[in-house]
Amino acid sequence: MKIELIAKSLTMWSCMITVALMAAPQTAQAVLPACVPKVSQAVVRVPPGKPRMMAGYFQLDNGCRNAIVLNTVRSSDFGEVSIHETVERDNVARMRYVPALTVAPGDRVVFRPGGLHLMLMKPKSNLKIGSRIPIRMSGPGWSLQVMFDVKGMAG
Ligand SMILES: [Cu+2]
Repeated sequence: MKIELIAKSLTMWSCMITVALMAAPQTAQAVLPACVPKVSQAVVRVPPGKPRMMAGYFQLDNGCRNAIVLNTVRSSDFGEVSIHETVERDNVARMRYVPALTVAPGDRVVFRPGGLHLMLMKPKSNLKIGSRIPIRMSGPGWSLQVMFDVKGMAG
């Protein structure tokens, strides 16, 4: 009797394990987040004084299988954040608003002085040099919070 019970419970357990094993991959797939790009070298450059506007730079690598679109950037430290690109025309540097940026799979986009940058406007407080602030980037199907190093204009 005892042996039979143990055998029965063993069968039940192995049955449950089998079910669990069969269910696991599906469950894991269901909770897997959508592919997000990798962001590195994220820096906010703060001019001296009490600036009303500053720029953010970073590098974005799309390691996903599909193209990704970056069209939303938000930060609780700023009233307004947008993507800008500095373009030179007739020897005059102008900034233009970039509503959305598409990055092909395997491609890297570099935000840097004189080119693409995050335009960070209406700072809600004085940012401390040496601190870090979160900025959230997103687009259709993905969202990523990135910690930016707050630095002065040099270094
Ligand atoms: Cu700008």
